[in-house]
Amino acid sequence: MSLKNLPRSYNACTTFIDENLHSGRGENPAILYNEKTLTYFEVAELINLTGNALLKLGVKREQRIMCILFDSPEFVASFFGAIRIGAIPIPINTWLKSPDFEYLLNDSQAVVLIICEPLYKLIEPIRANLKWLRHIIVVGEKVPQTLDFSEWVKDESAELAPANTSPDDPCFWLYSSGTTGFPKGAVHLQHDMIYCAENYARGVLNITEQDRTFSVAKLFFAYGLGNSLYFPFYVGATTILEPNRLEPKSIYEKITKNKPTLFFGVPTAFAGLLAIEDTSTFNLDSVRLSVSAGEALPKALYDKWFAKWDVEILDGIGSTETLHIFISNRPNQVRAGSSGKPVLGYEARIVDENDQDLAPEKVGNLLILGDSTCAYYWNNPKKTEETFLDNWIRTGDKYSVDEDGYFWYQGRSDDMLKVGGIWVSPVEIEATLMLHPRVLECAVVGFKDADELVKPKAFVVLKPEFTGGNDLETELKKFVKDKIASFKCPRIIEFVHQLPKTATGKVQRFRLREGEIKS
Ligand code: 3UK
Repeated sequence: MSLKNLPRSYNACTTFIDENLHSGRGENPAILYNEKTLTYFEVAELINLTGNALLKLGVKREQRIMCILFDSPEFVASFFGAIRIGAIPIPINTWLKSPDFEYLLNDSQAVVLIICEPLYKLIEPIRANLKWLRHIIVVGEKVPQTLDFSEWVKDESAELAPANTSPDDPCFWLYSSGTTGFPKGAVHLQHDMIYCAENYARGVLNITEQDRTFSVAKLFFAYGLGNSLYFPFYVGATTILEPNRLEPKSIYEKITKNKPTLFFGVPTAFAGLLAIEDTSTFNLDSVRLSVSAGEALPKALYDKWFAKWDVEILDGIGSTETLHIFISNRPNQVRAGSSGKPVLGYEARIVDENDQDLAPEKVGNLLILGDSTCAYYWNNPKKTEETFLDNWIRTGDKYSVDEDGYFWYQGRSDDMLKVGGIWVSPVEIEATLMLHPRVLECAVVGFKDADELVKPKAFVVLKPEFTGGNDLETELKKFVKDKIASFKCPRIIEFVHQLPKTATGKVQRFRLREGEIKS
């Protein structure tokens, strides 16, 4: 797709909302949520009410609106309502803890927070530390000293012209985690979503108005945002939104009941689904394609799924920075275990440490060029300079390409782990374990489970007066879960007498990964 066709004045909301109304799809079911259906007309109205309510609070263009919301119509209304007035919505991971939210609210300088009621209790204790935040809007039960979402929008006008933004104006941000330090705000522009919708959703998935999407990855992930929102809305299709995190059995039930045609999972979800033996009450006939991303899909999982359900899984790699999938398998051309080939609109290079191109089959660093890549990291020139090279982005992934042009994932070039498709920093887990009074030293690495999927494992050296055991392992896990998001908790803790180190005292993680160290 060429971005040259976009008008000089372009607001992304028009592509995903107004376009549906103008082309006679206003009565199409847009959102299926808790057994209720909202049409495109109804969604458009809720977006306009929300945009007008934001304007009434005095929100100006480019000001940030933080959204800590479960998948719901209110998420959709907040996201596109903000974009419509030229403000910047920032969807945030709902599984984080108070200190994370405090950092994100202050770093982004968000002036409005829209949050679902069950999570408000995590904001209450940090409220005094939020330097920029002026208004809190709560979705769900009423909370004193906050605005109630439904009342807040109730009397607003349902008419709202989109702000006169340009294709290259900022549109929304997504935070991305790094090995050390704090998450970085990736600034996405007005033209980024249409680029992914056209090149990947239409180009690879051939999405149409008849499709119904269901994604295990929530809307606050870049992956889920495309799957469950701007892909279906690009063509007037239906999204099935689910506020809760579902167990594998409930995922099967949901598919059986709501009949999606496109099912988006992550490898851990496919492994969980395949671990259920009795699936006699489930029916996946509606699903024409499944998609996997977030971490590499092992060939064995692909084969098992295909044998069981007769549906292909298209593994593809995407990132928060590029917004969605840029290398993907294609229907009827899957090479299981590989990430497939570059999506139209993206170029890929595999280079050595000096950015020189490598010959086929050689393992090197993956660079990507494509027009959906974020413009920069908010307020972080150093990370921006390290990550972006002219218009190319360094993905931080090691890849090789085979003689037929298929790309094969070979690991990360940093220590970051992808667990259940979600970033986990070993450094953050280590720093948390170090706060425990019995821990002297520790190191966290990834280990592969029975499905070949990476999970965090901690090697812990205790202070000399203590000994390890199952009770302490349980206690340390609870300690970590109390302090940081529970998906970051190590699945295994091994107590060791010492950690392997270099002459300069740096922990040699590769030796721990290889399992050389015995307690
Ligand atoms: C890894 C993969 C191997 C890889 C994402 C689809 O995962 C997404 O975004 P994140 O920013 O992470 C990006 C990193 O995750 N990765 C993702 N997919 C694969 N590795 N095979 C894969 N199929 O390290 C990449 O750099 O959380 C996925 C769409 C949008 C996304 N943001």
